[in-house]
Amino acid sequence: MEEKIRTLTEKLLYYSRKYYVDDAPEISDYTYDQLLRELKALEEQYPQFKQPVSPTDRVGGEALKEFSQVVHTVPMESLQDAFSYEEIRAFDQRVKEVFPDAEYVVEPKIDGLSVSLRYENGVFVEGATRGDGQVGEDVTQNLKTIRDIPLTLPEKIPSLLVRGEVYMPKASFEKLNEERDQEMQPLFANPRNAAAGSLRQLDSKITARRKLRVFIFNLQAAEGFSFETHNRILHEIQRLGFPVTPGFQSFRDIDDVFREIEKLGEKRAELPYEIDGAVIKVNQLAQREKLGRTSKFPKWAIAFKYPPEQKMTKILDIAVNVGRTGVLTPLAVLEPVSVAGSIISRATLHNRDFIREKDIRIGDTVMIQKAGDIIPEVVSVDLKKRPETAEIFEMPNVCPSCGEVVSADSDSPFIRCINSECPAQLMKNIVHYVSKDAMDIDGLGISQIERFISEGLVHTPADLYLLRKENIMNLDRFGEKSAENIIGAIECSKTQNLDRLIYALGIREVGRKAGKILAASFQTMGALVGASSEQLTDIPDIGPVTADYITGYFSNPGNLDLIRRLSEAGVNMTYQVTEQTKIFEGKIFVLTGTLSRYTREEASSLIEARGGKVSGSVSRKTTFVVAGEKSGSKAAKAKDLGISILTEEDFEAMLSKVD
Ligand code: 0OX
Repeated sequence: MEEKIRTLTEKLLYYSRKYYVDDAPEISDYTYDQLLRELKALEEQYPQFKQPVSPTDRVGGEALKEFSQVVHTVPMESLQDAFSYEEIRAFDQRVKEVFPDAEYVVEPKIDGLSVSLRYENGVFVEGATRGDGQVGEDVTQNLKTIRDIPLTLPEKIPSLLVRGEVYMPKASFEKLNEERDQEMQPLFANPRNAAAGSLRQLDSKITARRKLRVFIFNLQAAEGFSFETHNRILHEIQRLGFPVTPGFQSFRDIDDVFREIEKLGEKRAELPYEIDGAVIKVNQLAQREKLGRTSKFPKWAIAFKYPPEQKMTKILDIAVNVGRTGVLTPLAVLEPVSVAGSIISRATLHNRDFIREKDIRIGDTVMIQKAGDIIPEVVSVDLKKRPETAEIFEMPNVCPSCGEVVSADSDSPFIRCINSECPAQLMKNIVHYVSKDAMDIDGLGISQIERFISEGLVHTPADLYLLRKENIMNLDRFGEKSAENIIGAIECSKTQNLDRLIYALGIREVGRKAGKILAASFQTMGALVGASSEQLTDIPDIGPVTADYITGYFSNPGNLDLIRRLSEAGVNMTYQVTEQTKIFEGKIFVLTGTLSRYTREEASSLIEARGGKVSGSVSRKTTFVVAGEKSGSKAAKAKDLGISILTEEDFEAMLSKVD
């Protein structure tokens, strides 16, 4: 039986390659599906004989509980962005100063999410998301469902690590959103979000249904696969069966590079996938090596970002949104239009002065633009199309949520509702409190919170802890089970760590990172509440403005009362240094040179706490060399052996990943 399963597996892998890679199918889809079904049945009956790589993996497998982390052996660097040709010229000059004969490869910049794919002896063994560039998530099972990713290579290359972009074609994105619309599910804003949401599914069967694709654009590391230029590498990678960034070409003259960027830009709207720019890369790998990198980017590549897409549409109305801190923001309600792959029906009008300066009126035809993740905005008004009925808009004198008179400063364009009882602010405060990065209370969305507020059940985050199952169950559309789940999630949040609680309070300028720094510095909420401005500004990352917001927050009796009530409800008020997840398991570090922030012992214990080992000397087994100031022969040896060398910053970034 083992033999039968093996031959059937090999046969199917061969047909699959013929179909997807060579574009020359040898059997009909029908026959393929029948063989696949036969293999699936055999694998279920004899799981012990299932081959490590099986075409049945393409349809997804068991759902995971969580993704494990992958430490990238070669950091997944990000690109420096350029918004003008001058910036590209400056890049060219920097490169040509060192290498007057440098050659560039220009590629489209695919708007998806970056992944790395590892092959050992020609078999796909691990795939990971970029994460923060140092540590990503293991999404191997999901990547196996993407038909363009070869499960095996035609050659047994000992080791190959490639990087590419997973994306969702425009047509698949539109179809997916149509289906979601019919099923009353929230729509994805654009193909990139749809691709990211689909790849990060714990259930790979869902990923398998999502029609994701990939383009490979870089060789990260390899053994037994070595070439001198990027151009050649892309050709070789293509030969192995990978789809590579389309239309890559090399140029010497920067004006030819501009022409290519221009050409790509013109094709942009017709391409079946979204691109948000063009990437310019030095072709010779030896030159790349010499050019090196800054703390953030490689110096041998740059991305030219195309200007944001613009479209004309009509302003149907102007609404006013009340933010968490009480700021009133006018929003244009638009006739929906598709811009840069997203359907846009709202655009920010920022504030009173913005509306006045651009003379924006209700009923106007306007040009709107959207760039990447940024909220769409109105660029200009087409006065020729202004109807007689166009209405001038005035910001309200009262808050649209609570009806209280708003505060307007004559020297600031911002209008603010200062009623601390304002329902819109209370609601947004609670939404922030329960959000994933804050107290992470699952099952409580905007609609549930609005409901609790309107029923008078909650008013502040502290009230959440007074909720009983019966309170919730008695509300329409809440069953016993969902009530139990919500109560359970609220109960669990009591043990969240102090850094999350500090962030959850919603103090201005105190984000997730500041929450961590403050928790680590003060250890208890009591100590933070009592901290003076000097104590706060003594902390390297806390500036005077943030310090003022913090002391201002804690001098408000309402806020002190909130903290007292949270504490009485049993919410954790101390900083717990948690058991670290073992993200360095199996990794061997060598420390060399002087680190500015840690002693050798501290760095070693941080590594060991995360499951890693520290060794005194560099060998082939070493995973990373952390090189501080004045690092000498060890770093040189690591370089010779092709081992990743981390700067202190890189090392810190990896450490801070763990929480
Ligand atoms: C893309 C894309 C992204 C990789 C490492 C330094 C240069 N989104 O299509 N990144 C890169 O290259 C980076 N190339 C691309 N084509």
